[in-house]
Amino acid sequence: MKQALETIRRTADELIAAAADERAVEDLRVRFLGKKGELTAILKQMGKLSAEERPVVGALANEIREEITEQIALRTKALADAALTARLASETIDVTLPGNRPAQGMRHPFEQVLGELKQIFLGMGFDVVAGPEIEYDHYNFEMLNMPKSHPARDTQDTFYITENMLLRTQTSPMQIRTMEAQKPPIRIICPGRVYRSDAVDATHSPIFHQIEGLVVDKDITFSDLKGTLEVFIKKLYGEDTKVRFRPHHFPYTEPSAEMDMSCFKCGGKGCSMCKGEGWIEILGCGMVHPKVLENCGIDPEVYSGYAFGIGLERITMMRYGIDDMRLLYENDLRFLRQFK
Ligand code: 2NM
Repeated sequence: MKQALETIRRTADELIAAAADERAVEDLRVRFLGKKGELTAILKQMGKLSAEERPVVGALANEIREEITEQIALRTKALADAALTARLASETIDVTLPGNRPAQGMRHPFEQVLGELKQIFLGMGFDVVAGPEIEYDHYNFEMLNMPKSHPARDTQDTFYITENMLLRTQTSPMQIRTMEAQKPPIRIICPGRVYRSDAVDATHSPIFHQIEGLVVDKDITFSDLKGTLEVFIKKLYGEDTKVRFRPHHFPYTEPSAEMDMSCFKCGGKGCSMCKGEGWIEILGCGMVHPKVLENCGIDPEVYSGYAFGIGLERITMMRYGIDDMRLLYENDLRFLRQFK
């Protein structure tokens, strides 16, 4: 029986040392130590032994069981360590390899042109103010000298929310709010989204962007308006750009004018861009109507001011030679990537 035990010890030793994985080790544990295992089988036969032999064989059997148990534990740990080492080696990353560069976006052409425009006006002492896109009829029309009967208020052209609230059709309501809240001198531009009930085509959209400007102080004249807007256009389109003013009409300015600039494409000779005119209409402007100043609590006998409105779509399209406004709203990256 001792012989049999020694054979088990040797066989177990060899097999455990050679076991290739944890599964094989477990099979060996069952084979030697399990309920139907080889060592258990021997112990079951202990009854046949004499009283002298029994404790000796029992002690040997126990010793071998402990030895096999320990071998199994060691082998299991060795296999786990080896597996971990192998996994770490296979998962090693070279941190010095160049990474995948994240896609670099850019600002929308609107934002690029607006950014330049803001810089120009900030440089001339203007502040930038923003206001609500949902406005009261009062600020969008009434205060701007457009009473209920005025043709410019045609409900066809405006998105009303309630009888008194609407989506602003221009950013001038913010200028009214500023004149109410702050006494002259005032020098502001109001960029923002505005809404009109227009069908979409190459030059129209029901949602578009305006930058309106306002200057109110003592002794502000039409010359200030002309000088400031000329400097602005030259900074945006180049020093060679010429401007001209044509009489126009707006309910909130008097006198009113439209400003043209010499065609950025042909320089004034006449081409397809300016339809042979040599000039391109660029903005509306005028001296703030005395009634508008009065509405805001500013005495038109003491103060005067000028205002202007520029379409961001228009100046962006001209700046980059874009001939269809819809391209600016579709967010097709193939188009937008050209403006990096
Ligand atoms: C334009 C053209 C002319 C304008 C007037 C005012 C205000 F609030 F002072 F009365 N803000 N903006 C104005 C004047 C806007 O847009 C084509």
